[in-house]
Amino acid sequence: MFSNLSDKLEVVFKKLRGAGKLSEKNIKDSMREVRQALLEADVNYKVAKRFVQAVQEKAVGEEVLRSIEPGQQVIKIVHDELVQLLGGKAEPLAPIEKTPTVYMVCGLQGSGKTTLCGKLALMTKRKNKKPLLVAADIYRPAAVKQLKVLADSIAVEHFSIDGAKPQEICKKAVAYAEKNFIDLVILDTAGRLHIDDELMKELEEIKALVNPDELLLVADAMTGQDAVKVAEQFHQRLSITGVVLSKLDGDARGGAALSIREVTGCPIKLASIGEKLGDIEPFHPDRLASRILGMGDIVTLVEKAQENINQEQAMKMQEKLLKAKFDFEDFLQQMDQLKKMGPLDSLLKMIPGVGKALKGITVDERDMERMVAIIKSMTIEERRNPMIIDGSRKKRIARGSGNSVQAVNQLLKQFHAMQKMFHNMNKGRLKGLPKGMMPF
Ligand SMILES: Nc1nc2c(ncn2[C@@H]2O[C@H](COP(=O)(O)OP(=O)(O)O)[C@@H](O)[C@H]2O)c(=O)[nH]1
Ligand SMILES: [Mg+2]
Repeated sequence: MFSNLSDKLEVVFKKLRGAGKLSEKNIKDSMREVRQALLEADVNYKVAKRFVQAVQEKAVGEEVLRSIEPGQQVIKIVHDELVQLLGGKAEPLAPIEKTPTVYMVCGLQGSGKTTLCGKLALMTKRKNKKPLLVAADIYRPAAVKQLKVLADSIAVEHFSIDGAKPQEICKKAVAYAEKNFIDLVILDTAGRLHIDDELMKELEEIKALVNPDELLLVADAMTGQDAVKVAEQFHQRLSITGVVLSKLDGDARGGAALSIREVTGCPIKLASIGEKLGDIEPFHPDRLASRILGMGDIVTLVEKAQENINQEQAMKMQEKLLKAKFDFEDFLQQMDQLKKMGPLDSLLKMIPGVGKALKGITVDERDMERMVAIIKSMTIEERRNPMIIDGSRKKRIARGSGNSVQAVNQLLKQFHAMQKMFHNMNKGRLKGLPKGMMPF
């Protein structure tokens, strides 16, 4: 979503670095370009103006440290300001402590409320707590059904009452939860295409009746500045406790994400990044800022890996990689782990430098499957010691996996190249990281 902005900022910083010395003039010039880049990314113009002013004041006032390049110092200031703009630190959801805790989800139609409710239910279930999905959007018959299907798909309880008003449904759902040891009640309220008074009244009444621990507004990041306006209006009427940015996986320019916190003063708590129920992350201002500045999101990557990869295996693998001693057996294992982590290209893009190199290239999962098929046709001995794979072995492997000998050759070549790469990386590590890898 932020690739355009990232590219533009990179150009600005490159110029600054090239300039060698910082002067009030070149800082001013760069800040004009930063402001332009922000506006083009659909950031609210007042927000962009304030942002640039703050960076400029700090950059001009700051004594240039001798140890780092002045350009890098400006990047650091921009980074820190971006983090502030996005809210400073991550703001967690209200803890699920009292039984039941109540989360009320609101937003316009199509913003992703029902999907978010399903995601929250799944998150709760994964913490071994019991959620209840409540269908309070009664105006579209399909909406009640949609929530029920979601609930069934993850085997959580669903609550609805035919013919009742949303206020009554929500109240009764909480009463039901109290009697049935539900930990978290999730209210999927109705939306409209536009904000209207009737909708707001209904939501105000529900809020007064159930006194939610968390009143979340789902804001569709794809709708740009409209999302910011919507959030402002919801906040005025309902005093929301948190914003969930949805559809951050889309290709919109991202300005909404960058403006919403500053304009509403309300924390962004979650980022919804896809249609599947697992596609939800806590919102981390520092990580998003790093991602926007093209530093990659190593922290997220590491966490994702930690969630999915068996720690011990990962340690062993790291050792082998560093010694450039891994074989096809390890490779197979690694493929399995990778598959658990999600689409390969989205993972690779989080690594600094790789995102750019991969632009326009998608990693073909079918290629991966073909590689796995070829490796599986090897004997254990061949997997452990690929050097012994001669012509006749290649033919056998090709036949066994339904591939051509060329395909087998290609895999062997790639494998050797990879070993070499890790070998070189290892040497690089010993000498310290290459210049430019750690901007700060
Ligand atoms: N790509 C993407 N699609 C989403 C996301 N959240 C919701 N959607 C899709 O947006 C559409 C509307 O979502 P829904 O939850 O029904 O919205 P509601 O009307 O607010 O309840 C559906 O097609 C969802 O699959 C997201 O984070 N990313
Ligand atoms: Mg819905």
